Amino acid sequence: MLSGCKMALMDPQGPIGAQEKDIILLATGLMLIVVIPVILMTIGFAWKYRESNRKAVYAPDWEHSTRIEAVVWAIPCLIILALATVTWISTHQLDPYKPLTTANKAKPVEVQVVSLDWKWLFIYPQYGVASVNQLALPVGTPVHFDLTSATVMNSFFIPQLGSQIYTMTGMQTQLSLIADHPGAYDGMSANYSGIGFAGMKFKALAMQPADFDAWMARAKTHPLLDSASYAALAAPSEKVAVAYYGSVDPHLYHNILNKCADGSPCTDDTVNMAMMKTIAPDAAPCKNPSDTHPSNGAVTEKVAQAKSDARRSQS
Ligand SMILES: [Cu+2]
Repeated sequence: MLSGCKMALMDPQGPIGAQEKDIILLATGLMLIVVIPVILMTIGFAWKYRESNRKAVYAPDWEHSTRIEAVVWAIPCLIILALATVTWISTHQLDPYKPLTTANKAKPVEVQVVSLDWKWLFIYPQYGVASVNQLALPVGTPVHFDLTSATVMNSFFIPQLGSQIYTMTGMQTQLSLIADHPGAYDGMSANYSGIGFAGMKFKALAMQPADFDAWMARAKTHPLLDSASYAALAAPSEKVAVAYYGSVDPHLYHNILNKCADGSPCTDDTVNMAMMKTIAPDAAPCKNPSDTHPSNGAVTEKVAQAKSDARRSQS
């Protein structure tokens, strides 16, 4: 009956997933130390003290046994102690923010992940490309993710690689993973996020380095992801097909994180402005916080205008 089920968590394809599998099995085993005897004793006692068994001791006034108390308290306490120790050690070992290193000290591939309604956007800042609903990873190389959401909370999860982590609007989380074997692994949101949630899936393609480079080269041939095409992408849509972007505005992820990808003032700038007002109340205020932002088109135009004015006055 269960042959159709793929036990993704029991079939890890990377070191993080493998360690998490060991913890699941160890924790289950430790808990079964209580569960199995309790089930057997329930059946055994019900049978032994059945009404028709005249040989069993009948003790209607019995109320205390130090031996039983010692067993039923000591064993669970020891198991909780063991589980707590395992949890403490593994939580620190598998801290998603902890950078991963490989024997060959490979430089991590950086991926900026944005959960949208209802698709995943992956930006590769080192390569200047982006993809939708398809994540390319080189085998044996650590991948470092910075994650945020442009919409409600989602949870980024590739079960066979391990460690799910939340994406939240206006906030950034981090995760490091390694894939050990080439393959196409299912990725999903593990946190319900609305009507298109069921189709919010992607494939994590773990590839040999040569195939990864070929993937990047092919992505390069696709159109640009700028604020206009991002606005089109960010509009809610369901079961979105895989798409590639050959070039990405380097500020896009920062702007999504700071909620200014639509041209409104960036959160970090607004906060900095507010702080400046407290520190230096007499300083001249900026008219529009977003004017100071490097990715803001208006300021680039103003700088270009000022430069050409200066050139004209020189000649
Ligand atoms: Cu900024």
